[in-house]
Amino acid sequence: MTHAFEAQPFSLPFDPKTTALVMIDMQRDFVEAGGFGEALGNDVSLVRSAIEPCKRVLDVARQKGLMVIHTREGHRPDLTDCPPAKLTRGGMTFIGENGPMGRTLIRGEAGHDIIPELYPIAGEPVIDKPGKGAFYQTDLHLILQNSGIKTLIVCGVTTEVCVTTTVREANDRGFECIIPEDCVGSYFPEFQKYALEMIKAQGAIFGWVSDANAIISGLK
Ligand code: TIU
Repeated sequence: MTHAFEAQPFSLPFDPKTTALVMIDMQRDFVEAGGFGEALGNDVSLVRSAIEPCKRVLDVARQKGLMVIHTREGHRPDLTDCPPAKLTRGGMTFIGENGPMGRTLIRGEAGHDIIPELYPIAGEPVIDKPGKGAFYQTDLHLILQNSGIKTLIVCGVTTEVCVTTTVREANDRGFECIIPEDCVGSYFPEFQKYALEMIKAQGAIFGWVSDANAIISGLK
């Protein structure tokens, strides 16, 4: 194996043929005003810094022929796949309510879709997930397994919620995960800092942390 990503706590060897880029939930509902993220009381400008580095990594991954997978968090219009506890969390209901981008976090609505800057192209699987983790009640593992994927480059939002929930479970399922830190975003910078510390601590207990430039150099 001739390729390696410079990373912390040490470099990660990989084979581009068995490596996938996974873009977690880069949806209008999380990164644009008027969506779910803002309805929860968050400042979405904090996560928008991830868009440009994600775009650079996505462009190179496509050029190099890596498998690219996108995920979206959201629910059926009738909300039958949404746990009642998720609907009422915080004592208020936002999921399924009408907002400026349609019904919040509902499949098929404008806010649920991926932002134009990172929009999937033909051949890139889109995983619709009802939970925070991308494996829960989805066919992500099956798709990765059928394609012989071993290494995941994981980008997206938000770092301590859907990104690291996915990475922690991917690690248990036998995948080696690397997170470029400028390609993930959180409404809470402090949470992002410690979420990433936790991933790479104890000799990469869950995975590796790097940045967009190191991913791009590693792929070249
Ligand atoms: N609230 C929050 O930080 N995130 C989510 O609800 N979902 C994702 O992270 N995608």
